[in-house]
Amino acid sequence: MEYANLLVSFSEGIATVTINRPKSLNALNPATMRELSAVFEDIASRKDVGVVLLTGAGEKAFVAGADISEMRKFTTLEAFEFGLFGQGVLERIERLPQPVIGVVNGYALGGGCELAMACDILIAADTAKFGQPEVGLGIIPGYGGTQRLPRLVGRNLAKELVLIGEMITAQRAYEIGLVNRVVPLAGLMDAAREMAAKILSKGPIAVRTAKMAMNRGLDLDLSNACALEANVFAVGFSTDDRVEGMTAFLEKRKPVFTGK
Ligand code: DAK
Repeated sequence: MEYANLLVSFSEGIATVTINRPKSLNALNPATMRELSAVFEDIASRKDVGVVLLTGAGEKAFVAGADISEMRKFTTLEAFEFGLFGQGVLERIERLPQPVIGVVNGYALGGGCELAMACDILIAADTAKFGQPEVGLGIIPGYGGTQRLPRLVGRNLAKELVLIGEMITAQRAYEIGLVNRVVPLAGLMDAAREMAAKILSKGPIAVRTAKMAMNRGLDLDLSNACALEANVFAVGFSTDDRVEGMTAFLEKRKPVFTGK
């Protein structure tokens, strides 16, 4: 499939999706959101993809937010549709069976920060910057920034970011638990691929169901979340992978998982 605003490649179990609008710092316009929706729908059903890397083209920006030049022309109804559709895209990423590593190579602002937060794990370049600057445009975050951010970093830090609207460095984002790792920009993709390879060496069904249990469980009270975990745990005992994983451990060899 050809995309006008994305670069998509597949190699050794890894799908790399690069948002490719460097002239506008990879800002998200409706066309890009539609393409993101399509590519993640495709990836969800691909058995040859175990991990996704999501990044931005160039060295300056992951995504500098929603495209302000296009957003400025929105009617109320278009804003509603853009918001609802975009929230669906982020939910699709969050609920993708495979883990998604956000590879934050520069500015992750507004909708870009929100897109990053929909990923499972974030690796950021030391040059990256994060922020929710929407109040400076007279609007509020619309892709879950007022909801995912407090859940990730806590209420007060989220309020500081959203109400003051200033950017923070990758190091600060690491300190507040917004990103998992910060690495030099030059080594960013290698660090992401190394992390992806570690995930790919594990039982694929276990990886997918663990992601699902964590995401769905966060929406439940602890008691029901643990009941969900017990069910998912038990289902794992029906797989060839768990037989192979445990047998390989006892035979002191590396497991060969088949994803069955
Ligand atoms: N949209 C469109 N173009 C953008 C852009 C953006 N978000 N960010 C940058 N650009 C463009 C610039 O206009 C410039 O274009 P030219 O002038 O070259 O044609 C080019 O990218 C390079 O940018 P700068 O010249 O500004 O580069 P600097 O290094 O000087 O500054 C910067 C980099 C990232 C600090 C700056 O570009 C900046 O502040 N950008 C805007 C960041 C921002 O405010 N982001 C939040 C956007 S609001 C909704 C759901 C979601 C959202 C809204 C509604 N619904 C529920 C309805 C999301 C909202 C947002 O994300």
